[in-house]
Amino acid sequence: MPVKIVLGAQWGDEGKGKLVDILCASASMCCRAAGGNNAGHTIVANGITYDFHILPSGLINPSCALNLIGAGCVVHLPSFFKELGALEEKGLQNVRQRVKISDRAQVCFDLHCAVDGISEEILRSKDGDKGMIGTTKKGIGPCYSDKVGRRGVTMGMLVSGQNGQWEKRLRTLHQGYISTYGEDALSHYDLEAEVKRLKEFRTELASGEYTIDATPLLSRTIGNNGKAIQASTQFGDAPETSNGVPPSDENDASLFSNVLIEGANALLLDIDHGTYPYVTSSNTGLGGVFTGLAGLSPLSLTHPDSSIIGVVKAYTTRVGSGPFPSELNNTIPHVSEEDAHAGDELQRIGREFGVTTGRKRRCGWLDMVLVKYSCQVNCYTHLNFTKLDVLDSFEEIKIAMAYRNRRDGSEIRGFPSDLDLMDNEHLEIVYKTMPGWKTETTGTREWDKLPQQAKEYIEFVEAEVGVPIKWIGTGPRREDMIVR
Ligand code: 2SA
Ligand code: GDP
Ligand code: MG
Repeated sequence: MPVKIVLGAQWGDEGKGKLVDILCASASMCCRAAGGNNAGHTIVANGITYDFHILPSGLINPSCALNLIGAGCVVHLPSFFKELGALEEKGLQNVRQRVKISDRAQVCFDLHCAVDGISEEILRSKDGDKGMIGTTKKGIGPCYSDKVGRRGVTMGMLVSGQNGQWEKRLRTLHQGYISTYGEDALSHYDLEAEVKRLKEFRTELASGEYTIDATPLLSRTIGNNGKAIQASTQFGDAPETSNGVPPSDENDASLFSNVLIEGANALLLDIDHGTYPYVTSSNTGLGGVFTGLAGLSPLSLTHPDSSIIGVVKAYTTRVGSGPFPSELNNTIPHVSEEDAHAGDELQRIGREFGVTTGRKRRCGWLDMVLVKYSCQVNCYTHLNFTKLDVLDSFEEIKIAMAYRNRRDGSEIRGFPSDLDLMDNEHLEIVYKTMPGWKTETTGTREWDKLPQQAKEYIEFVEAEVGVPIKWIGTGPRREDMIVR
């Protein structure tokens, strides 16, 4: 079965949600593999604007029958139910029946959100705003830390009860955080209220059958791409069912056709491959798709209709702290007045505000060093180049082509992990300048209708990275897309 994986190629907010929505028209299953409600995906469809955070964006499409929150995700239940309610208010049908959560996903507590805020304040008190990670304060870091520390609570533990183990664990976590940060720091957090609320959610979760063991289903739909039969026959084992996987009374895999995997956040925020420590706490790259959705076989990507799609914004943005070599504003060393103005214009025209927190996003020119690194890590087969229309009014457009060490003029090879090298004070960027097109492209749907300079910009990027740009975004609406 074909699998399409949509991943953010920069620091997030490239417009993944919009592509996921478009591709979901022919997908019956949409899965989130990692992250929580820190993500924010805005989709404009039929004149309505929808914001998705923890829920998979496939819910927008009524034919997308199963929207799975995979084992690699963290789920804050009050936000989960609030988001479902908001989608219902906007008229989306059967959203509760079409969403499932893996019983291995972690529960993200209000306690984690409180601790997220406390950790950020500690960083601020030491090094000011720049020392903070600039998290969304959705509890992501603390929740993943507790997961890896084996102190966390899975959705399965919460729903099935297991002698109230979840409650004991939550109380132990609370005690642990009090020992670390002191009672005062946590005085705004109400443990008993959270326990009471979770008991109510347990009832709601059980009656709505929201949690499932996702592995058998994924294994039958996108596991081994039919190879299970051959393997078991080769070794003389009779397959238990026609595809070699034990039967399950859960959803019938044959009901599903295309499967779409919706990446959250983006490669440069990946805990292993991003600009550590200014990252989120999950694997947001290709690797996280496989750990977060056990049962998905890498071989399913060999299907001729499978793809790994990197979503690349036509310029660069970042929200939160951390290195950003091509950032443009007047507080960045070595940035001219003109370039600082371009940064402000990208922010204004692109309406670059966080979907989850409302924070202003930092803006800069497209960075090819970063995009090439992203291609190396995530092995994209195709790209979606987004927000081309935001560049319509620019006289000139710059592209960061290489990094140099300002201290000795040497070229920096690859995308460095050393944050000192990445500091705008020490890093010099070699830019290529291309002419702007000074023509409105908003809503353009055909390649041939794009201005010549816009085509040249896209073709240049495509040739540099060596990955075909199949989609080009020309506006926020579902229809504002060129497909090549
Ligand atoms: P966290 O909350 O622990 O995951 O934050 C760690 C870093 O990850 C960044 N991060 C994001 N970057 C871009 N977009 C995100 N989602 C929202 C959006 C962000 C918002 O779509 O606009 O509303 O502010 C997102 N989520 C996490 C974060 O800024 C930290 O740098
Ligand atoms: P995601 O996190 O990658 O899904 O991206 P976000 O939804 O956080 O941010 C992308 C923003 O740009 C949203 O407000 C989208 O509606 C909008 N958007 C997406 N594609 C385009 C495009 O091609 N042009 C313009 N102007 N806006 C776009
Ligand atoms: Mg976003």
